[in-house]
Amino acid sequence: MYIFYTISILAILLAQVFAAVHTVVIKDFSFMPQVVDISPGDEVTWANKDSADHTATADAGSFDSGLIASGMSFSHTFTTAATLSYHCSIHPFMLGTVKAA
Ligand SMILES: [Cu+2]
Repeated sequence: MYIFYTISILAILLAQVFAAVHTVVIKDFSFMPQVVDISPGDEVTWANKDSADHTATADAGSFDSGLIASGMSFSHTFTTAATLSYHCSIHPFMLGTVKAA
């Protein structure tokens, strides 16, 4: 039993070590990169380097940053494999995709 717990804890620690953080920069009314390829468990940070406020809002509603003010950022961890389209709710022409695979 003890070895089971030890292996479980090691697996959790290793998953955290290998979980990556990806940055999407918001600038000039666009998400860069527009498509971000990640692995399940990874975190995506949207950094708003624009002069305007923006959001990162999943089309299907699975995540929503709320307002990201100029100079601020928002992070979300994607736990499952999925391709998620998102947009800025203030500027609907701003589109992006998170591909977790
Ligand atoms: Cu916007």
